[in-house]
Amino acid sequence: MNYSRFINAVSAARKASPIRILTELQQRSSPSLISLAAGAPNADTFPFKSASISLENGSSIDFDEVLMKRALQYSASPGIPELLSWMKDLQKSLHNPPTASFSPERSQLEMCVTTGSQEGLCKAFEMIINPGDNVLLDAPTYSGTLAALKPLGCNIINVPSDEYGIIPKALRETLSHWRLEDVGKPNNTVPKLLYTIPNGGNPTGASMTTERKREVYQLAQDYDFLIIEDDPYYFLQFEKPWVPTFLSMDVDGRVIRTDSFSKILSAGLRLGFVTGPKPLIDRIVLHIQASTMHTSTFTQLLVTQLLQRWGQEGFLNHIDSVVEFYRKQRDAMLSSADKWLQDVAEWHMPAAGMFLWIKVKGIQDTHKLIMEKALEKEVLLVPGGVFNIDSSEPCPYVRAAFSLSSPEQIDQAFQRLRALIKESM
Ligand code: 09M
Repeated sequence: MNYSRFINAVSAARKASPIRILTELQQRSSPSLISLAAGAPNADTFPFKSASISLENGSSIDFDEVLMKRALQYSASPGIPELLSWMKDLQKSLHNPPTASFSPERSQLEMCVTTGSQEGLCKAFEMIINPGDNVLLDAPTYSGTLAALKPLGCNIINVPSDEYGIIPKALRETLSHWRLEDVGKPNNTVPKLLYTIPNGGNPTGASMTTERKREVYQLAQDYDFLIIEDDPYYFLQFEKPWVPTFLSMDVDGRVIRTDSFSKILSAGLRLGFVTGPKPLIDRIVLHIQASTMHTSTFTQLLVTQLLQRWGQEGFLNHIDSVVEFYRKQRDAMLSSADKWLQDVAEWHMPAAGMFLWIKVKGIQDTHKLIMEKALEKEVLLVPGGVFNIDSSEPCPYVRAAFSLSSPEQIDQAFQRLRALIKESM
């Protein structure tokens, strides 16, 4: 693959920090080397000495004074080596990415740690997009993605989708606007990337089938665009076996995958991962060097200790218990929807994630309904318009999250929503 088309001028101009290069040299030198090079503070002056964090199962993760000093210090921009290597092993077990066995001359699989998947997404977009570029996505989509994309001045093209995600036939139709002969020619306007949330879409709850992913990947090959697979709900799939990912099909090195620990370990610790071809991950790391420098060392060490103790098996057992929780929540929401909303709304059962996407019958736009009247009835949902490319377009949907409220609260919320809809009809 030639990645030059996918690295804009700003990203191409990024250079490795000279101080970082010296720090790496220092790490590879003998212990007798006296380095006055590193501009790191002296952790002996910090007020924190040690920490012990208790786990659900009664055991604890301990930071003795030595580990605590490391946790309080700067660390490498791609992530601490132990966490990166644990995550690389996990990606290989889960997705067996073809790029993992590429020779170093080809665009081998690489990873970096990010401060939540939001950072990875934002930096990937900022690496690729120039004003005026065409970008494909299946709206409605995560508002945080739109917030990161829109200011870049790209032209966002909506690809029709349903509860199984992007409709390949519709994508083919959209792409037929460009001639295959023009692909690869300088200054062509073929879309550079397609963004999608393949499992438990936010807000739609849609999940793509294997067959659809294969067809979409084929189109990405034909038209030479990248696929950004934003998959924070991968671990919240309600049925096994989990659906194969775009990363698992990536024979070219055209998939950038963002994973997140937000929905399974902690949202506030802010841990995400970007997996993709090395030439692109390297650019993202240079951007990290120049912005956040790295994700919190303390956070990374805390989670690494947990993961090393668990092993992959323990990690997947934990996931099973999280999925069980959300499955019960989903089922509770579905049965309350059946009970209260049958005649006033429509929805489909989400196969993953934490959202129910509800189409309100007989109402053109839910914005006013929610923003003006819902609080009076003491129920809150997200009006669907905020997930559209043009948020001012009328939208009859609302997004309901089944993550935080108890089944009793969900039931009461839908009873209130029903009354609200009936009044507005
Ligand atoms: N609502 C998300 N989604 C959300 C949301 C959120 C505060 C976050 C998709 O934690 P990260 O950075 O790994 O997650 C970012 C992210 C990326 N991609 C598809 C997501 O759904 C997180 C945070 C308040 C409301 C929020 O509503 O949907």
